[in-house]
Amino acid sequence: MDDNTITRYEDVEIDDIPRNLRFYPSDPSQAHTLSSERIEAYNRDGYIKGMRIFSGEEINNIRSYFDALLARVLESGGDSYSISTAHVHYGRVWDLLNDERIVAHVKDILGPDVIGWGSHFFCKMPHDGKRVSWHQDASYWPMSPSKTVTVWLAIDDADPQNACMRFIPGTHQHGHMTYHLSEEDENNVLFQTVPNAEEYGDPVDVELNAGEISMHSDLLLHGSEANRSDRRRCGLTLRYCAADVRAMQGWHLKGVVVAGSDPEGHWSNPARPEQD
Ligand SMILES: O=C(O)CCC(=O)C(=O)O
Repeated sequence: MDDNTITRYEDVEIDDIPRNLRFYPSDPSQAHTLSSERIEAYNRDGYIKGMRIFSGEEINNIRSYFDALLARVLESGGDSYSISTAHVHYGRVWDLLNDERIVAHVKDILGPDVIGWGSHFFCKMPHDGKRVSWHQDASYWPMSPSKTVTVWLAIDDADPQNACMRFIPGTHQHGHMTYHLSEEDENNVLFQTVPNAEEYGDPVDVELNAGEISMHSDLLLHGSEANRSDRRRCGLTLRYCAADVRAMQGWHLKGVVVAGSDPEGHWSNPARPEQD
């Protein structure tokens, strides 16, 4: 049920699954929450950033919740990257996946029928040495067509010092790129690496204040360096797709209808978990 922590064995199989991996532009005339200029920027660059969702007080509460959750997970043998598909385990994360303000942004990108199917904390502890190598999200996922957008919610302030994400604008237009399995010494949190990524353009830093979001296409080349600072850098990725996307390998089980409907009933639509 994990979204990014699928095994290498499955990864070999995933490239055998026929998938339609091309970018589907959003319609700027359908914008309600985002401006049409923002949608145009998303279509052009493959991302937008800096949208405030939560007030300082709200994000402080969310951070306190996450601190306690992380302590529980560390105590039971997990690590700061292992809280994945969290919305099917923890009610508070289900609430974030369903948050009306976040979902309103997502509807402007994906249309009225939206499935929330992924939630994974990428929590870089100070000096933990882990990077996220250049990759395309869609490459990991048994889903087609590639109509998924990731909302990255800053739980902590994120900047180049504590290894914020980096995007290479426009790379969502290249379809599925060639990758290799990551080398051990890369210390990659995930396991795919697109080689020579910077030949595709200059990376931009995705600086965010806590409580703000960025949104990126599942085909955009992105990653992040190791956190060499004394400050933690935690972000919650919330993954959404259009309801007409089909999931394989049982991934339909984690999809929640967060807006509109799922006309063909493909997604399991699990209820809010009782435990927070
Ligand atoms: O948080 C990070 O540094 C990487 C996150 C990521 O790769 C993703 O959102 O797909």
